[in-house]
Amino acid sequence: MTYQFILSEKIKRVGLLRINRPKVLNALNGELLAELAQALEEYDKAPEIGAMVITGDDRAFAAGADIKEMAEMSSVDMLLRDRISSSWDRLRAIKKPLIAAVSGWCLGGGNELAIACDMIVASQSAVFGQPELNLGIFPGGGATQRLPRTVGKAISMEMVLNNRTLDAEEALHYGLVNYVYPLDEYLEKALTMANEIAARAPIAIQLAKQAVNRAFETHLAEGVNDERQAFYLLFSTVDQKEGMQAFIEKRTAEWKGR
Ligand code: DAK
Repeated sequence: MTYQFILSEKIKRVGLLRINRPKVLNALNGELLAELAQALEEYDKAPEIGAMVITGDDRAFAAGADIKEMAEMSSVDMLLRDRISSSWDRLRAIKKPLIAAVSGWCLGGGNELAIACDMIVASQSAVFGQPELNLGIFPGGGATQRLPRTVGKAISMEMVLNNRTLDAEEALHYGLVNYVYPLDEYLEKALTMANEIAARAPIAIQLAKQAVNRAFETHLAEGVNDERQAFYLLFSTVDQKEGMQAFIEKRTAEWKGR
């Protein structure tokens, strides 16, 4: 499938999606978000793919939602522009691991997209921020909820209220990103990490992602209970039998995704 605003390619067992509006620093318009959601859903269904990487280019992961597209909208327009909100919901429903490979500007909705992914690999030039207050709005794509759960309240408040940006090393320090690499390495490193994850037992990976995400969505007793149920479920998979047998026989497991 070809898209207008993203580039999609398979690299071994990883689906790589590049946001491709370089002239506007990869600003996220409704069409782009819908394309991204669709491409992710297709990779989510593809048995040969085990993880996805979302990236932009060296100058910008994404400088936010497209301000020119939103400027004249009313509340009702925003509410009815289902493409924007439903695309965010569709991204959240992706079951396979998502890694954001971030370089340059990662602002507003761009940062919200990155932190909605499961892990972030950054280049040394990455800059993370939520500048929406400059526009007379505030973050609407999850940052007020996800940022405090990631970097804590103090830094979140500064980012949301006072346009504090984090450079790559600060983002690493505060736990927003997993790794920082030089510009010519970050994408390769993200793809390597994604391929490592993609080589693991597919059902266990999906349930593990779901279980970790529950930690941010529910209280402890319920989260631990959900973890236990998913754990029991794994004992009815072919891969659990194969994984344990392979350990006992001192060989590499061959995952079936069943
Ligand atoms: N939208 C549209 N165009 C953008 C853009 C954006 N967010 N960011 C940059 N551009 C365009 C610029 O207009 C410029 O276009 P031309 O003038 O050349 O036509 C081109 O990209 C290059 O930008 P600059 O000339 O400004 O480049 P600089 O290096 O001087 O500055 C910058 C880089 C990143 C500091 C600056 O471009 C900037 O401040 N950009 C805006 C950042 C921002 O405010 N982002 C937050 C946007 S609001 C929702 C979910 C999420 C959201 C909304 C709804 N729902 C679920 C309902 C999210 C909202 C946002 O993200």
